[in-house]
Amino acid sequence: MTTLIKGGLVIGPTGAHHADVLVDGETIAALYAPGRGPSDVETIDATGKYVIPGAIDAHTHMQLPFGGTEASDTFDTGTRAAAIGGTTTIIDFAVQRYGEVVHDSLAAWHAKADGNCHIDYAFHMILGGVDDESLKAMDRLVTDEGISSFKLFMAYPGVFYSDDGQILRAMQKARANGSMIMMHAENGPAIDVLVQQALQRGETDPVFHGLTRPQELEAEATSRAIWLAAVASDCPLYIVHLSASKALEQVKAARDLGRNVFAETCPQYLYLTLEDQLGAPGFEGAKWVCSTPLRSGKESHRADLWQGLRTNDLSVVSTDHCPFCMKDQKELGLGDFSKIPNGIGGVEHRVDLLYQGVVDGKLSLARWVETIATTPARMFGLYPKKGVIAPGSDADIVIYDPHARTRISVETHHMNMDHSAWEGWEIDGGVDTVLSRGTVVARGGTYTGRAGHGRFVKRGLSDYLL
Ligand code: DUC
Ligand code: ZN
Ligand code: ZN
Repeated sequence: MTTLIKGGLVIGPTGAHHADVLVDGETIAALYAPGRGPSDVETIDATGKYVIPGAIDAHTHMQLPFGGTEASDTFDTGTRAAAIGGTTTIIDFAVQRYGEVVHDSLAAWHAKADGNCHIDYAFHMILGGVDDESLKAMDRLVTDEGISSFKLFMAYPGVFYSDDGQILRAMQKARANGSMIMMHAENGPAIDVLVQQALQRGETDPVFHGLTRPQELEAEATSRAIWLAAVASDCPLYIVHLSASKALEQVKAARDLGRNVFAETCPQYLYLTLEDQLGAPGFEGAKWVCSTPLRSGKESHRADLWQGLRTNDLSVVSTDHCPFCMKDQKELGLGDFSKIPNGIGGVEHRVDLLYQGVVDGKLSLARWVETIATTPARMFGLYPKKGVIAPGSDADIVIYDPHARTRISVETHHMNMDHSAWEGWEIDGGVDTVLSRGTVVARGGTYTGRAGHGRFVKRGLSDYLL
């Protein structure tokens, strides 16, 4: 089928221009000066609206077994919600736990996703056990499986944690095979000491989750990861879910030295705070228990992160979508914050929440598109198939209405969660129409796609490395 998206303002990382976009089958066939495209095809009227590449969420955890339970969105429910919110590709984290064979873990993740996704998807690999076997497996994942990035944890001793020697070995391997190391940068052993001390003092409420993970322990781990990567001949390093000013300083300093160091942040760190959300009365704050934690609104974290996005010290905004319901899941931590499953769900709202940053004057339109679509595609080897409106690229397209208004609520969201981390938030804009590989999957808030439409995408190496 051939469709012309007419009258819209096409936005990319280098700016905006009026053009009509011709979609032929699954790909973009051509861009025309307004009114110059074919007249004998179906049209979608985008007059007064933005036409942007489908957004890419480079950090999701569908069905992640974690914290004694499992993330509540399946690949079915999570990718459907993503699509409705304008995200047309996710990169989820397949998980190798200590003692597991990497390829078995990968097969298990494929089995969860296969046939269930509404949009295209790719995988990073979490290495929970760095040893001779898993290091060898990294090469094959890059060359054969389309997995070119590996997440390691400096946090969660006894779960996903890698020590510095393991980290260095994985970084050396990544440097050799061209892949990227993604780092959860928090000093886990030190955090565990603070957690035990807090619990001994009877400090059990959700807010102590944040207070026992001070920004210094994020900054220290970020710095250590950066220097370990330097020792590994400047292995490409991507810091995930960066939340704190002092951690950002470390990334900035490395980037100023020209290092292969990148970082993402997430909407929760741009907008929410330790006091207002995590510190909500009673057990309510459990909704916002995630790691890295929300930071104090009395400090400059949020302003610094917005600035980091403008200056490209932060390259990407992902969600770290890791939803848990309050009932039976977050409630596991009633009376002991350390047992609250860590995670916030938000895969449906990232496009809108970042657009609000444009409305508020914190981000340009071009930078909005760059941080949610183009850079994730380039960072993780999906470009130019994804992340750009150009002939030959997949027709993953979002028509965004700057005159709409979006209200976020558990009553209307599509994620499998019994609450919203963004309850009552209003956005000055809204997703109008979403195309995934040429198929309209959402229009005017109505979902029109299907499970099984989404395909696994093998990724190449990052575009950002010479
Ligand atoms: N942080 C979270 O909040 N959830 C999942 C894993 C992680 O690192
Ligand atoms: Zn993490
Ligand atoms: Zn994560």
